[in-house]
Amino acid sequence: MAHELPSLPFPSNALEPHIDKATMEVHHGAHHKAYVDNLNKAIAGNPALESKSLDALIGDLPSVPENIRGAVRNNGGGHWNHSFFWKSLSPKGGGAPSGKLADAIHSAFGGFDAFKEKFEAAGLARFGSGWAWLVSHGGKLEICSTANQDNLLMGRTIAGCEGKPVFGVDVWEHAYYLKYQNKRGAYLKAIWNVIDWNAVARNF
Ligand code: MN3
Repeated sequence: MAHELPSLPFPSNALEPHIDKATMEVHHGAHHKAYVDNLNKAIAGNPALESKSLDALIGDLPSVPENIRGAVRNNGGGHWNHSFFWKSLSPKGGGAPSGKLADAIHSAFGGFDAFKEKFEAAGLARFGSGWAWLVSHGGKLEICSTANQDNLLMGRTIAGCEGKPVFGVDVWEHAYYLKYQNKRGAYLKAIWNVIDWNAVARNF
């Protein structure tokens, strides 16, 4: 079955003023859609790959034929990363995590503010395009980042970082350029207002 573009879980203007409607429309309707379309194109005519779930597909890149491996890595990763990203954002987001997630953040980073600072630094330090991630290793939290559309399911050898994704933030220019231009740091600060900590806690 072909991979499909999931609907946004909120209207495209719902995250304003932090993420503007025009950015959401082009990000979801053009960029994410292109990853889905190009993934389907790459695996078309290969029933073994077409029958795999997205997780199974990008979690076993070495088994993908070499001539389409790059396309599956970029577009499969892009589809996974964006699908995950939308679900962790909400117009009712913001504030601070609670419960076990808050405890884990305190124990790993010394506090919520220290965590936010370290996460923003990871997003800023990613040269070019990629993602900043909060990952869990059996409940122990870590921050890391991946290049381009690399995904944690690809493993450390390929993605440079591994663990269970708790949440990720897209730091490609297409995620913020219309509103924030070159100010990636301002976008990363604004994102905290729309992070859905209940969704993030469920991932954790
Ligand atoms: Mn993106």
